[in-house]
Amino acid sequence: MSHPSAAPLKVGIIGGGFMAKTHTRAALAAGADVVSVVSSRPERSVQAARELGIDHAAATVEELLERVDVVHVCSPNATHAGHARAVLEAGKHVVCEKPLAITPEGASELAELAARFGVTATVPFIYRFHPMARQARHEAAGGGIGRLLTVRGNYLQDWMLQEDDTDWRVDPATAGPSRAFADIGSHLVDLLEFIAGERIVRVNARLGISHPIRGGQQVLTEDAAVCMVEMEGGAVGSLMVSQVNAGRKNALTLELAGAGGSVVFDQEHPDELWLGGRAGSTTLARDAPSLVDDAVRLSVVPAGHPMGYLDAFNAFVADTYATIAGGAPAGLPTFADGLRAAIVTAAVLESSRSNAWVDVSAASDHRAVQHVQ
Ligand code: SOE
Repeated sequence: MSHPSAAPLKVGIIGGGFMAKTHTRAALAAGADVVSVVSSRPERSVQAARELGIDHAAATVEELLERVDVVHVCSPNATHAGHARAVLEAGKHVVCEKPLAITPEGASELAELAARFGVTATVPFIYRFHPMARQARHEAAGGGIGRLLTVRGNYLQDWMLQEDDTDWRVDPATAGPSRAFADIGSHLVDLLEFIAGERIVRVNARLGISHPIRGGQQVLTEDAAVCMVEMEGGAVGSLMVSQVNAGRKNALTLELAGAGGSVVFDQEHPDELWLGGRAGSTTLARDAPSLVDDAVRLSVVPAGHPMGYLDAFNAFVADTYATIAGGAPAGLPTFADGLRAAIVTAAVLESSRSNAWVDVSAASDHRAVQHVQ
């Protein structure tokens, strides 16, 4: 809940790429002042400030920290943990892009630090903020579909399809040991557990590298991952993650099938839900009279006026700031959720290496990543 007379939050941005733009727009939409930006080098900071319309380019993270209340970390993956730690140690609130850290140990340390300092610390698992994802949660976790039997999730993109498609994410030194799974599989796992209201307890995964060389460099991280999963309540399922599926742009689809019906959320058609039934199926539109309160809260325009990715992102940032102001909006993804994603990502890599099921049943204990028979 923001107080009408409270001064606008002062926001700083670390990073100058695509995500920095999205975070800056969302911060402005939530009524904050974006007062400073810092990027990899002073001249890049000046360029980022110009591109993002921010008045001040900081020379260092320390300089940025002196001017702000909250920092959005949008730098390359391997630097997230160091930046987030610096923000927390300065006693400031933080929004950190995923992966929160490139190891579960790193993410665990940050989750503990955030709890110790008592600040708001969030990770943009923004697909939770589609109104119809909240409605899906009501249908699934709320018991509407009955006992969960199977789950099926896909997150497919094609921007790494060609051999010469490459960027900083291909280099494990900058991006970490997982590429496709850490980047988009993490969203799929977060959304599955959020909608289902229960955790994955074990995974068995295979990774695929489509091109051994990209941009003249050996490729060490996965273009695709396929995982079998078992859920806490006994449901079984599969998750398919790929950055090389021609024609698929941001195809995140989740199907949860229960004893009494199914629910399907498709993020490229986020204003509707498919409700499957043996005697007949329906498509539920984002239309206030039929929606649960949490979905109504996030519906910022009336039915028939399409909502999408940027609305979900804006809602995530607005809820982060509402939490800083003392509110408690439902479903905010915190550093504990960032740690959870790091645990499942590490388990996927471990399973593929060891050819075995890996246990991920403990919510936030990175030591839980271990083999099971
Ligand atoms: C690139 O794969 C990317 O921008 C991801 O990093 C985001 O998390 C996802 O929402 C869209 O695709």
